[in-house]
Amino acid sequence: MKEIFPEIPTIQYEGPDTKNPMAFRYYQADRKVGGKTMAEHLRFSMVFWHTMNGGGHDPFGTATAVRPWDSITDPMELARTKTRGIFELTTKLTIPFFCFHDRDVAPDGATLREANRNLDEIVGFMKELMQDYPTRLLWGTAQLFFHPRYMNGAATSPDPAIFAHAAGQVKKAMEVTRELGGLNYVFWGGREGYETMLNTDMGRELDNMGYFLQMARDYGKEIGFEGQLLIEPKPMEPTKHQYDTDTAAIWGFLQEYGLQDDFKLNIETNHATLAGHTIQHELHFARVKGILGSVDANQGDMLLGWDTDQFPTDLYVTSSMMYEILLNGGLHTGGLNFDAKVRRPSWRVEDLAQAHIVGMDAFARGLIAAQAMLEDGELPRFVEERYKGYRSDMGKRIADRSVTLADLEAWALDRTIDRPESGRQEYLESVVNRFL
Ligand code: XLS
Ligand code: NI
Ligand code: NI
Repeated sequence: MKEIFPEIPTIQYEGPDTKNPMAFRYYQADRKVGGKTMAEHLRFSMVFWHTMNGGGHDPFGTATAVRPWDSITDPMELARTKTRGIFELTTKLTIPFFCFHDRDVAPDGATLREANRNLDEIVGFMKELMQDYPTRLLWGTAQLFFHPRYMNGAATSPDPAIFAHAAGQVKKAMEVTRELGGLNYVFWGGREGYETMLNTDMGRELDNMGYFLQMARDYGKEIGFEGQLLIEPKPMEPTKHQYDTDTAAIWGFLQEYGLQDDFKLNIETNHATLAGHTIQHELHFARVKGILGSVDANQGDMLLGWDTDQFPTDLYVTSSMMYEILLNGGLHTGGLNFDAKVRRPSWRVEDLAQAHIVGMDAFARGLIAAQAMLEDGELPRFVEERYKGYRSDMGKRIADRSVTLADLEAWALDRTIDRPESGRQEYLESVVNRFL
């Protein structure tokens, strides 16, 4: 088969001193870190939407990218070429997984039936490619935000015809994800939110969204889909407010609609930023609640305030992420999915490869640093120590939930209670910096 990206070689590890832009400096798939290989820890994934379909458009300008399929006009041939493209590029970068939305990979149709027919053809082609390439499906999803019908959301649309169309679309997307052996299925509520309260019945919209997800969960069980269901938080953009605001909002939502046993979260770095949280906050919250499922690995620009979906390069951030992921015992069926796009001026195909390389190296270094922090033990010990009061006397009774307000009052009445121990933030930051 003729290569789609002849300018991209198979990327190999050459070590920190190499000047070769087409080589890994830190990512060594089979290097063991704390008992598991880097490949087992990191589980990288490439996205179809940005990497194959992204052209560098922004609100002020058309595509800048030059891609090998630019002269193809037949939509199905274009879809097949890009599909081959993602299998080839993931393989050359030694990225084991990919992710897609139904409408990224195959053309839409005038009806759902027509769109399904196009999708089936490409899914059949993907299955053939899976025999020749090692690339596997991390997750599939339905694109419920591009078509004008979804301008007010899908499950939260005021129009039940749109709710129904979206339900049919999700049903099909779950079927093909299962058919392709997808390890997870993602719900990102593209426009599930509102633009103005003046025209919005929020109570109805939330109930509809809960019901939609219950139906999807039940259908997954019915067809024997064994993958993990994931919800991806995002507070805004494209809408003014999105209901899946952050990990904590989704945690509450899952409880209310009885979804807590079947759903985990797919947490994206740039979405955490938009929510006014660090990604470490989001991963930590999900970890302690047992709902850390997968990660959309990218980063935002702190000065722009948009979901710029840049490739992750910040070692301080990747270390904090890997610290939480190690404490979570890994990502299990999830992965580190590069939901990231090259910048508009990075128009060459080589930029696509180099963007993934720097992202993979950034997480390899983050992994090494986080493992070293945990092995050193000072940081976890500090936290343990800080709460030591809960292991003795009155603290233990609070921890055991065996006191009343009156008991605590009696204990406190005649004691002089002064400030607790120093939090020592600056010192702890110096400990982190030792490992970077
Ligand atoms: C958009 C989201 C989207 C999801 C998949 O901001 O990150 O790309 O990951 O629907
Ligand atoms: Ni995402
Ligand atoms: Ni995003």
